[in-house]
Amino acid sequence: MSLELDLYTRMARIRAFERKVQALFKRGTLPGFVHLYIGQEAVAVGACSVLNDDDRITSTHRGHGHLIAKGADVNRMMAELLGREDGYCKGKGGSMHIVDYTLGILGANGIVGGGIPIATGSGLSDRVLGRNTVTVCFFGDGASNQGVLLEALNLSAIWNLPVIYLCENNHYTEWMPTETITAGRISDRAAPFGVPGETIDGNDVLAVREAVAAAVERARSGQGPSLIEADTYRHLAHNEGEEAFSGTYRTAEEIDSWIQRDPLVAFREHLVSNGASTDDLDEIDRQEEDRVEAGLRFAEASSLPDSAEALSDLYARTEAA
Ligand SMILES: Cc1ncc(C[n+]2csc(CCOP(=O)(O)OP(=O)(O)O)c2C)c(N)n1
Ligand SMILES: [Mg+2]
Repeated sequence: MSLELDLYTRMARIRAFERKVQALFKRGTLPGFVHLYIGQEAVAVGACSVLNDDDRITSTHRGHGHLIAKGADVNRMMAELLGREDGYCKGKGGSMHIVDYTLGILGANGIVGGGIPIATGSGLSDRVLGRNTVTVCFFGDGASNQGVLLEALNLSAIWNLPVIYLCENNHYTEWMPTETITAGRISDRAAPFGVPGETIDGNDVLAVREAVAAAVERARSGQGPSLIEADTYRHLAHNEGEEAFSGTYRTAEEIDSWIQRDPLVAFREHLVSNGASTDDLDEIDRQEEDRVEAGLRFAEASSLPDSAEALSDLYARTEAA
C-alpha cells in the first residue's frame, strides 16, 4: 500500500473506532468517561507515521487516536474500554490508562500535562543509554499552561534531549475557550529556551508529517528538542455526555466551519485529485469499520476480571515487602 493510502487507512481506523465508542457510550454499555478524538486524526497519524516501532510516545486523556496511530491493537483497546480481562490493562484502567511498552506507548494519561515529564524522562533515558530513538509528547493547549512544560523545555534544551513536544491546539480547555486563559502563541514558548517552535495546520496530515519529520531528524542527529503547535479542533464534546452539565459553549457556526475542514475529507479530496479512486477509499473505510466491529466482538467475548484479581498488578513489590 502506498504511504498516502496507509495514512488514510490509519485515519479511517481512528474515525471508525471513535464512532463505535460514541455509539457504545450513548447506548449506556461503556463504563467510565471517554474523550473522543474525531477531528484531530491528522495530528496523531501524521506524527506517528515518521516514527519507528522503538520510538516512543506519551499521550493524554484524549488518547485513542495516538495509540491507534502508533499501532495499538483495537481488539485489546476495545476490551479495555469495556473493562474486560483481555484489555490492555486487564480491564482495570479504561480509556485513560492504556499502555503498550512493546509499541513504545508510554501511556494515555488522565493528568493534564502528565505526559510532559514522562516524555522528558524518556528522552533522558535515550541520552544516558546512548540510544538513537526519539519520543513524541502529545499534549493539549490546556496542558500548555501547566508549569511543567516550561521546566521540561528547559531541561530538554540544556540536555539536548530527543523529544518532540507536540501541542494539539483544539482551542478549548474543557469548556473554556483557550484564548481567554492563554497569553501569546503556544509555539512561541520554545524561543526563550533556544528551542525551535512552529505552528502548523494540524488538519493537514502531510503538513504534520513534514513538520514532525524535520523535528525527528533534528532530534536523532543530536540537535535536541522541538515544540510544534498543531492547529486543530475536536468535532465532538469534551467528554461524551457533557450535554448533561456543560451548557452551550460553542456556536453551531464555529463547529460547522471546522467540520468543513474535516481532516479525513480534506485528505480524501487530495488523494482523489492525485488519482485515487473513491471506490478504493470507500473500501478502506468499510474494512476499518469491520476491523472495529471485530474488535467489539472480541471485547464482548472476553470476561470481566475476576474479583479475586482486584488488587493484582496495582502495587509494585519491593525487596522489603
Ligand atoms: C492536572 C489536571 N487538572 C485538571 C484536570 C481536569 N481536566 C481534564 S481534561 C482538561 C482540559 C484539557 O485541555 P487540553 O489540554 O486542551 O486537552 P483537550 O481536552 O482539549 O484535548 C482538564 C482541565 C485534569 N485531568 N488534570
Ligand atoms: Mg484543548
